[in-house]
Amino acid sequence: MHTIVKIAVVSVLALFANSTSVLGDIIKIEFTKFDAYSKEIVYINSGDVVEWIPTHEGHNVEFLIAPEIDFLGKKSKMNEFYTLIFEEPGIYVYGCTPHLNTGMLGVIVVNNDFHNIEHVNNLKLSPVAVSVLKRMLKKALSISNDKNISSPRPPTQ
Ligand SMILES: [Cu+2]
Repeated sequence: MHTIVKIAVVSVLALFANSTSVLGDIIKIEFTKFDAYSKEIVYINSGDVVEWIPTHEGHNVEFLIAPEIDFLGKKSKMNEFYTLIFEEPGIYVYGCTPHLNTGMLGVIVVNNDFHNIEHVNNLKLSPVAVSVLKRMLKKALSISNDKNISSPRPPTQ
């Protein structure tokens, strides 16, 4: 029974791979026992999917910064699986509602695009969260620069 299901899934994926539509990657982020996300910075391409797995209790996902304002309305329920597809290039910052002040934050960079970094720098957070976010952004930018050496990308408008 299990094998049949697996074969069916593989066939569907093969179908998509052959068609003109592009299947995005799926990136999994877990809630850890250290009141943190398992991946603090994630680089993805437009169309990729991020999944948050409630591996420890007491956490959720609340978006603080996104390239498009509409995205900010989405806030996940505590201890629940959450998934989003990212289309708009730019920086996304999210946090865990009860642990924002202690710096339980995550950054997602779509298409290596940092055009909205000013919004991130102006975010009002606790001193601890601000220092965590600054460290993460510094790291994100340095990784981004490394990436640019091999594949320079045109500036976004
Ligand atoms: Cu939390």
